[in-house]
Amino acid sequence: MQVGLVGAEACGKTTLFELLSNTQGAFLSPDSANTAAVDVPDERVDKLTALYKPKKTIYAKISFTDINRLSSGDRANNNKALNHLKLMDTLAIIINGFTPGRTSQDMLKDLDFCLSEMILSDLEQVERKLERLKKQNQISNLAGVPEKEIFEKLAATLESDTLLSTLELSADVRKELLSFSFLTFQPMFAVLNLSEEHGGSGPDEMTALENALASRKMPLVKIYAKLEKDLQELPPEDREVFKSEYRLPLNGKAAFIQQAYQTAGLISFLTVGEDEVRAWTVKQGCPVKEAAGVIHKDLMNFFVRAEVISYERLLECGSEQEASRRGWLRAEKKEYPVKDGDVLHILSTK
Ligand SMILES: Nc1nc2c(ncn2[C@@H]2O[C@H](COP(=O)(O)OP(=O)(O)OP(=O)(O)O)[C@@H](O)[C@H]2O)c(=O)[nH]1
Ligand SMILES: [Mg+2]
Repeated sequence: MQVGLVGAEACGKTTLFELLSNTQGAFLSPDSANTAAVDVPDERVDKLTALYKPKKTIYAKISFTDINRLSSGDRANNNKALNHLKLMDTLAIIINGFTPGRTSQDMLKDLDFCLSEMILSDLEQVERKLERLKKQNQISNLAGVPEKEIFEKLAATLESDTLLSTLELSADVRKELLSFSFLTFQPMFAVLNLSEEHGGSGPDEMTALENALASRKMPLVKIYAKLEKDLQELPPEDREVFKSEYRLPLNGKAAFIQQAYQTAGLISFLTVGEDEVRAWTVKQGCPVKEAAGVIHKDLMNFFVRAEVISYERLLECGSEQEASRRGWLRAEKKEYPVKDGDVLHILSTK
């Protein structure tokens, strides 16, 4: 799972990147980006590890990409920076809510600035494609539809300041367009970065911002990035005192990761055994046969059936043998859509 961080100048991207990845963010130029991967903290994996005492525990991985600042009027450099965010599972738009006196209008202006930069980037790409199509003699198709027709529709959408993700497209065309890696085709959520002193700019401003985001169908996560990073850097024994001093919900990192999964439409399933307890990431609704292929191609190619139990039920009965005795272990066929927290055991002929 890959998450890209984007935002207006000095909104706290690098601070958030450091919090999320537990690394130092380096100074960035438009040509470079910082990417770091970490284990996804998962209580289910911890509890199953305690139960199975496996030789290895493997958490799902999440990576974060921090890019250089976007500046108004600097299209060339903004494009270079945004190019690093073309193949993410989801984008997080960070909004500065920590500078004193910021109004919801200021915050929305920042959000719109980021969205506009991405829209312009996509539009330039679409226009280049339309130019090429114009020069062609014959008509080319994409999923059975003339390409010119599709790209003109994309251009019209972007010109009306609208994200490509909102466009109604057939599943086939949508699939074909994925290879163009348009920025605004990616799912997005907003992150409001708050400070301990200001907590944004008052409750009314927050409500106005939340309403405006809701009308754009953009989920919002609130985070105290700097404070939470300070907390993370403290020795464990000092953390409780710090938390009680601030009395703020300093669980932004977990909330961020959860929202990233939700926005990207991804879920985790689990595998257990004496050798390994492991979390895997797949698309929501993924058929179990495809999920088996994420573990190993042979498990997909020689798939027979899956034995499935939810994490909660497995924990409740303590072992697969007991689950089987109670009739809680279900046999599922290849089409079964995997649910978040399913524990899977794949049976194959190889
Ligand atoms: N008070 C407060 N300050 C913050 C917070 N987050 C970031 N800052 C400060 O804001 C400044 C910019 O933070 P960065 O994390 O570098 O922001 P950025 O978005 O990466 O900046 P650019 O990459 O230059 O656009 C730094 O001085 C941070 O210490 C926060 O949550 N609260
Ligand atoms: Mg930065």
